[in-house]
Amino acid sequence: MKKSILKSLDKASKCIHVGGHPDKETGAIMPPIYQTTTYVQSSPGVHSGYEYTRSHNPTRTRLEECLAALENGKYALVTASGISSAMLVMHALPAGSTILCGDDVYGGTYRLFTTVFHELHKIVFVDTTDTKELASKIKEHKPSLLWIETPTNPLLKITDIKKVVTLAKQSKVKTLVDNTFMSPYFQNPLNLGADIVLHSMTKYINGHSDVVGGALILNDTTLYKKLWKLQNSLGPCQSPFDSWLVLRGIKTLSIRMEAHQKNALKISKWLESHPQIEKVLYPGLKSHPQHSIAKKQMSGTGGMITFFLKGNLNTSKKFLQKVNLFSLAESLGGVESLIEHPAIMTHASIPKETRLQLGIKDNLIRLSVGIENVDDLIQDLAQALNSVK
Ligand code: P1T
Repeated sequence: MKKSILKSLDKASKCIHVGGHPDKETGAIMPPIYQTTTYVQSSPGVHSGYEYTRSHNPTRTRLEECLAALENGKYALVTASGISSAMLVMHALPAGSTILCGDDVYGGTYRLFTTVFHELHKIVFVDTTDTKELASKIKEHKPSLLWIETPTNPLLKITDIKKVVTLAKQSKVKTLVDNTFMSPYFQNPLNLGADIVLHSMTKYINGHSDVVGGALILNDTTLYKKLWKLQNSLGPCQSPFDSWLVLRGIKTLSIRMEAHQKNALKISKWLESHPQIEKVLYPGLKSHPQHSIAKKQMSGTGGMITFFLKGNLNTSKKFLQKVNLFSLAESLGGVESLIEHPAIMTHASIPKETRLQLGIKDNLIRLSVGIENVDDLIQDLAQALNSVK
């Protein structure tokens, strides 16, 4: 298929066809897994663009093509994990840079910033949904990078990407958006002016809870070259087999995301009307504080729900032990439904005081709604709630 045709395709088609071209040598409709470390050269330095798999691998290249097309970026860099993508960005900044980071981010990102990169850079946390506060922090700290997750993990706060990018650009600040929760199917931050998009491919992009991977997508050639050089030097590349699994998983991204969302919307409404639930946070609910921003910048509202049980830590623990169809586990974005307790699990590395200030309380539960039958999922939550009455 011609490149010009691929560009004009809808996302659902891009998921299947970009990087999914038949193998030139055999016509195989599925991409070969180039399970090789090295490539034979005809003369020293003479090769077909591939020298060593840490640097490049044809299976990985296909995945990078697909991701770049889905996020509407020139370049994509596939890494060994979402957190290693974050690490590369941190290393790409000159030592002593200031990063303004959203105050509610994945616990592992918080840990990376506060226990690894705090000696190299200055990291300042700010509520990026509060544009006035953000403007004043930009003036005060003169950062080189604004780091946002939207929706955030785990509180699902939504930042107006266009608005904050405009603000950042006025002060020559670059913006990175961690787009993991929406996947490229429901949100495209580069289209809204962001400079870098980060994904934990471990989640929706792969979608089957069997690969750890990350990606960066961007348009800036100089920055891309720097990030690639860092990856080649530091080494967090993804294995050919894992890239192949992601290529397979991504083919169904569109139908999976639609199914996650449909289930999550029904479950969030059901939870909202349940007497044992204090509060539900889901971007698709009218009650969500940034519902109107969600409708403006996202083409869907995803499969993540956060809710507060009426009760305490004990109630949460009992409830989490009683679910059957939902599995009590970290991570998200797979076809199977997961449930977890952010304060004890995914966000344990955030100091308790900070966690409580943010609202990550002991009665907070996070759901990654899978694509099972929604009534089975509701039934499971209902029986678990019933058992902690
Ligand atoms: O796990 P890894 O592929 O390294 O991705 C890290 C990461 C980055 N960004 C966001 C928004 C994330 O949610 C994650 C990983 N999150 C979990 C493991 C979790 O359960 O929240």
